Amino acid sequence: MAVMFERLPTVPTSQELVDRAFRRSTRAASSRKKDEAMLMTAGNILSDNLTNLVRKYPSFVNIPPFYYDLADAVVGVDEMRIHLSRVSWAAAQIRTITKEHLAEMKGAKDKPSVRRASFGRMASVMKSIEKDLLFLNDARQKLRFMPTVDPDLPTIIVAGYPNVGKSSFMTAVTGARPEIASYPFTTKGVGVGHFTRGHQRYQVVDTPGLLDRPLCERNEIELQAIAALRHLRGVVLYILDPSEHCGFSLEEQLRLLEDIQPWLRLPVLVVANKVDIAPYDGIGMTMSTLSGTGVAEVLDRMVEILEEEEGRTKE
Ligand SMILES: Nc1nc2c(ncn2[C@@H]2O[C@H](COP(=O)(O)OP(=O)(O)O)[C@@H](O)[C@H]2O)c(=O)[nH]1
Ligand SMILES: [Mg+2]
Repeated sequence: MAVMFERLPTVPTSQELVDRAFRRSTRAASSRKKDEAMLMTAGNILSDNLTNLVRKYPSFVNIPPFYYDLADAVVGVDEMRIHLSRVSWAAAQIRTITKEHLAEMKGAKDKPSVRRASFGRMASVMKSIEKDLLFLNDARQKLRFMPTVDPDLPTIIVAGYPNVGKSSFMTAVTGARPEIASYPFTTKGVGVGHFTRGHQRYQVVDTPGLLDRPLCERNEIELQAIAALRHLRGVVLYILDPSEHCGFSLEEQLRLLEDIQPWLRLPVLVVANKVDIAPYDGIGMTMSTLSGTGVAEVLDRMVEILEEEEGRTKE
């Protein structure tokens, strides 16, 4: 997975393309119909390059909604479509210019000057899509860092304030150290781990930087990137630290829960951690990732909820 946008083509600048096309055209210069050959070579190189670029870009039609929403948050899918259509337009323009000037060359006495005129027009078309190519190149850079989260796997999304025990839970149930995947608008990256029950593989996603502070502190685009999580086949495990050693009061922690729940629209299981050092008799289950108490029960319950959800989506 995560290969969603990996094969995006590199996007050259207008100048690079023009240089490439005109340089290659001089190699065609030995033939008898020198100017015709140069014109065709340059025109073909430019229009083919632009057409291929558009073709290799993802259409965003058949991609999982999780990735669509992330991509939209990161680069803006509609905006990207506009830039792509301008590149298509330029490819068509270049083809027209090539055809027209080839026709003009037929009866011309001064073929080199017709050829120079055609190159001038091609260069100005290329100049007019300079910003579009730069945008697409920038989009490519950003899209390459999409997370390695598999939207097809049943997923436990671990949430809660920093230091409540999210990573400890993750390590307890997935064993190995999690793979760290980049996620838009987070500096820490999300942790991705797996475990298997019977034949079913499950994914656990630790979300530092995403679901660990109130949503009112986020801008629109960050909210969109967080909301993309709702497309996962997921259940949220919201971890509380009733010992308050994490530095946040229980009240604050419960408030964050209320904040996140409606935004993600996924089932939530609340679990109080660190019960080895703090008694707790509020909502949800209890565990200690340190002593191991309750962890297996929490995991069983998560799997149960995920199975119920699967049953519901299959109906
Ligand atoms: N006493 C106790 N400490 C814990 C427990 N779980 C985690 N911790 C400690 O709490 C701190 C934060 O844990 P961590 O898993 O990194 O929290 P995260 O920031 O939510 O990922 C670490 O020092 C852990 O050792 C627990 O069940 N009991
Ligand atoms: Mg952590």
